[in-house]
Amino acid sequence: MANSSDPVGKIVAEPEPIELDWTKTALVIIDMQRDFMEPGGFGETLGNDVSRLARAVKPIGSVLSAARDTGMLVIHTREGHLPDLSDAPPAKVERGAPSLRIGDPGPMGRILIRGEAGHDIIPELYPLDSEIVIDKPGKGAFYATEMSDVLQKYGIENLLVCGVTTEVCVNTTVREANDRGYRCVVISDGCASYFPEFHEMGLKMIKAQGGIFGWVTSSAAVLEALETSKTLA
Ligand code: TIU
Repeated sequence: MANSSDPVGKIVAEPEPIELDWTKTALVIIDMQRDFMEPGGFGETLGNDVSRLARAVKPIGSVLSAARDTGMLVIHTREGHLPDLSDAPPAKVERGAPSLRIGDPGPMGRILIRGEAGHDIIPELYPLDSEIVIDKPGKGAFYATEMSDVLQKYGIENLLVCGVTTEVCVNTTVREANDRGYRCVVISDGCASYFPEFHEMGLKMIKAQGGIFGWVTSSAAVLEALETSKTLA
């Protein structure tokens, strides 16, 4: 790690504090894409108020900045499909009655299609060239992606997870990761949902029953733990 020579940090979390070896921890930022965050994208076509997600940007930005300072592995994910929709199941494309369907032309390009403006990550959290970007066709970051290979390659055992939306892609990814043996620590204010009650319950589901899927913390607690391990060095 660049600045932090004590590799272990203790994070205040629920249902209990957790010690993480930063060298075995990755920051995973889920789907902070224009398609979910901005008007005219996939999220809005589903009938959602996209302004509800803006609250997660600053907390994620502060953790991302600290992670970059300490040399932590950073992984960004993007939900989206190939231009020919060959990786988009009809059951997903045909679902519901959105104003525009996946693949239809919208104000930010074709909805939820790789390479289009709407599919890209918002400028505030844009990945550095050195960071990993995982393109995923589903809600979870493990299904039909190289996620497992990447985590194994870097010796990762713990995931600090944030992004959107809490109960959809964040929860799905945490459940997939938990079953694969990763400790998931979810940053509550670094997640957001179009439905405030789903955000709250999505976090409760993770930390219930002794942390059935993982731990829940805050951006402030992550920053504090990183800072403390730096000063202990
Ligand atoms: N609709 C919704 O809440 N979410 C998604 O479709 N994808 C993600 O959560 N990224």
